[in-house]
Amino acid sequence: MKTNTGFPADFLWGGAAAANQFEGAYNVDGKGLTVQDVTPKGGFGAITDGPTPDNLKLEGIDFYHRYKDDVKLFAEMGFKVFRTSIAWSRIFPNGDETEPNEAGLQFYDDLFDELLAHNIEPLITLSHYETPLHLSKTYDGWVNRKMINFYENYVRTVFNRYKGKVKYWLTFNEINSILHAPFMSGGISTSPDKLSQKDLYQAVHHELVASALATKIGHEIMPEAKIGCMVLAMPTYPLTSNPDDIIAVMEAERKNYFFSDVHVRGTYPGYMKRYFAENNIELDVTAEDLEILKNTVDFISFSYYMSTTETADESKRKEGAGNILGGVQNPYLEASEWGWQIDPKGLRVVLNDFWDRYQKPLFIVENGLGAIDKLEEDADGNPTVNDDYRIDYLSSHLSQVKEAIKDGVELMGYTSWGCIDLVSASTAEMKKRYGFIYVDRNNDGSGSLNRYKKKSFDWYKNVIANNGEDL
Ligand code: BGP
Repeated sequence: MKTNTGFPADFLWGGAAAANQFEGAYNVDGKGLTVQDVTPKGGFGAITDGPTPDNLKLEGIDFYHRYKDDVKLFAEMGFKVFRTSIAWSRIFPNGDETEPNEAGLQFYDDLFDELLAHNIEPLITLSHYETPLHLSKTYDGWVNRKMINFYENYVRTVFNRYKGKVKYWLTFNEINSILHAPFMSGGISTSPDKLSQKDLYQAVHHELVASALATKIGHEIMPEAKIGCMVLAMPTYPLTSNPDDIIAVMEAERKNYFFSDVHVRGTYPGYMKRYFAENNIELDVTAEDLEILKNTVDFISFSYYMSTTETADESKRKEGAGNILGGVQNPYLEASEWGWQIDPKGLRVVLNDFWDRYQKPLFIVENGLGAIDKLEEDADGNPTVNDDYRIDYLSSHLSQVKEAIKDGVELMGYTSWGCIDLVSASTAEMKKRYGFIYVDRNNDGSGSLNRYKKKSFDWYKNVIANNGEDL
């Protein structure tokens, strides 16, 4: 019997970013505002009336104007794939127009041409936390069924425009995060304390239908395309072997599995029907919705930063939060400077769990360490960052990826998050850096925006060159 010994020959190595976190040019060439332009403190922070000077995302790292130089650096590292998103509001500034903005379409044509000229496949997220602000203000975002039509119009436009250039597509970034960050993730302007569970899950339903519709339309327009869902993955461990803790884990995991279950199986799982019934959540679901949901994805993509731990014991729960999305502290794990518990083995667990559950190809589209970097000089006097901590993080995670591949998991690729420093999503700051490329921009907005290679740049270049043999 033949076993897998390492990364497959056609493995897609690369990096990932999102329009709203690095393009800048927030009001250039007809772009409309998005929910990001009014959250200067990040996805969990306060919402402002309009763009404010302290919002670092407005300028980002100016990828919009510097993309050619940046793509050159990606190519130098040997990227086979680059994940980014299309900013919906560059194409439809308000989101509900019928005719697209040509200047916005042209920008992505140019970017995709540039990537392809360097033999880098674009992997495109259709909606990455950047709902047009008008849709949020006027319709309350995805709570409103009309969003399905606006999204359909948008995806049809970009599929028709970029067919032949873009083969890999993701429908919604971290679609399950809407449960935790309804404004950033779902454009829902009703504040979380006033938002009913019914409206929240109605918004979820609309996104699930829109995602399946995009998959259907995408396959019709581009038969060769691979269209995937994208979920925030977080394996959940029990705090103790008490069966009550095991049930608490099962229930916590189902909050996430629900999203991939619908995308892969095309129907609502029984445990969610029960949850809705027991919580008096009566959703508006049409017969047509149920038909559309049957358009299932080609692959499952996910972000992985941390595992979490659950318990049924309320007193233990009070002792302290484990990670950004809840849970309790895992006493066996160290945390990053932002309190995210680092767990390379959790990545092997999550890869195996997804594979065993679905037998669908997987794609890791985000993983990395957000850390404070110090710009220093290398032996030749060139500015650099000696980011051994980042190399350790990525190397230990990729070692576990290799273990999962040896376990038999079918994995299409790996795009490390924020391969070039960008503005963070949760806290909207520059100082939380993930990149192989340092960008000279600070939390106060100062900096030249110059790019410098970190130590991890050469390390990752070598990893790609030897296809993960030497981590
Ligand atoms: C994911 C998002 C990304 C991203 C990353 C790191 O949740 O999809 O947009 O930024 O997390 O988070 P942060 O930027 O808050 O460190």
